[in-house]
Amino acid sequence: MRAFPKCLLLLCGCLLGPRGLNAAVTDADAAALARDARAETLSTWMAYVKYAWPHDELLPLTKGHHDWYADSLSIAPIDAYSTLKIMGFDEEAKRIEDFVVRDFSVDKDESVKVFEVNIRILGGLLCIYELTGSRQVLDKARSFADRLLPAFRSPTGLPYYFVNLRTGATKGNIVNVAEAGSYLFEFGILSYYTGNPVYYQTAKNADRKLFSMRSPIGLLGRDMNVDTGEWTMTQSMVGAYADSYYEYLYKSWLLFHDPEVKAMWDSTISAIQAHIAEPRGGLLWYGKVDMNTGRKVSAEVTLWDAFFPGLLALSGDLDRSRRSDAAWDQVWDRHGLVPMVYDYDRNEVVNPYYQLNPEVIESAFYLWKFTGDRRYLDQVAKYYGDIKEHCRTEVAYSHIQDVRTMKKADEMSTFFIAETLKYSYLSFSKGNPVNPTDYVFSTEAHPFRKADFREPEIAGNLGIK
Ligand code: DMJ
Repeated sequence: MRAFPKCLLLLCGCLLGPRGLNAAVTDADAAALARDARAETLSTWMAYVKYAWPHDELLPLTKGHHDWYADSLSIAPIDAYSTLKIMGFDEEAKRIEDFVVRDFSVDKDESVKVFEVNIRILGGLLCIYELTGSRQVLDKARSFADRLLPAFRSPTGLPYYFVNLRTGATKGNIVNVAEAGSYLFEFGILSYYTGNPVYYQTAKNADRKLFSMRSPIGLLGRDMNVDTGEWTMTQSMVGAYADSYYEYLYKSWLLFHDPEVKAMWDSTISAIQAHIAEPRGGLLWYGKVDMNTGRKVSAEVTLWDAFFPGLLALSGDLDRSRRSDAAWDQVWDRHGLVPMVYDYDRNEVVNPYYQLNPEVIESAFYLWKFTGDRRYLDQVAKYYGDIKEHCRTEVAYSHIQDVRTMKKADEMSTFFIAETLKYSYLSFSKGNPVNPTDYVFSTEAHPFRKADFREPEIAGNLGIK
């Protein structure tokens, strides 16, 4: 393992003491890191409140704000809620809950990205309901989802890229696998809470269609036309462009126990292991292959792909998870952050941008929680320390334009609080009740407690036969 970053040594200085640069993180260090992650979350949140409330995103260098569309959707607070609540910032969380109930309007004449608002807004609202039981928040979630449903009224049942929240008008008939098939989880949870199967059935219909489009060797491509159901890009991969489709097959099975979804997962993961997995020394890579032949077409992987070891760990495949995680850890060690696109054959950065993404931390979090092997806690400490060292601004955290120069960019994605800080904190915080055995985390890291989803209501409310 590479040396701990400087700021981490300062933080744990008295705790790491003479054990030096490569010392492992002790329980006392982890407790100090948990306090630090909590404090960093609060100061970042307060900067958002001061400079950007209630807009979609904080600009962390110029201390301004940015909205995705003409009228703000308040994505940051809705996405941040579960992290603040888990960390015990009840006052800040309550402010968001009250805002959602009183001021958040879903009736906007705006064409929104169906995929993005599903995972950040619908998922965020559902988690506020999960953690508060507020029926008014659930009403907002239902009303928001009702405005997404027209997106699925295509000839194939696959969703269009954009839907207008007020008029239901759709546009954009080319979507990738993640954009087509990542609704099962949020829509299933909404069906469970409301007793209306339409949401889950709409999402499952899209997943069924996608599954039926697999090649003779069982792989999906990348992009498709939702009007015709034809592939427009036939490269197959596990990460960016496809990731949360695979993730939601398994996570939805964990929460809802739908055998049809489990069958789709089983078939898909075997095809991935047979045709995409590429062992290399002790490491395991998942590159890009042709969906029809399985022939490798590229060794370019993206920072989003680094979620896959976490999914493997969750599904019980610890051996592959460890080897795939080790591959990503090497990339991190080489750059001190992870570049957006990386070629593992040439060991070269293809796109050097870093967006404060959580995936490398997320995977180490799952491995730490499921194996108890402290090397994964050390990894999270290293990642957290590097992010603090390179991405910290005067008031918050920023994207990095180039991981080779560490030049900052004036952006802070909402998943930084929703995911990156949450997974860091939960890794450091020993015995936290929010753990991956008892909770299932959405792709945006919103946690839902398994015990809250009970048979026979699941089958009835979701319409599972
Ligand atoms: C998150 O918004 C979600 O995890 C999504 O599924 C893909 N990755 C980003 C963060 O990198």
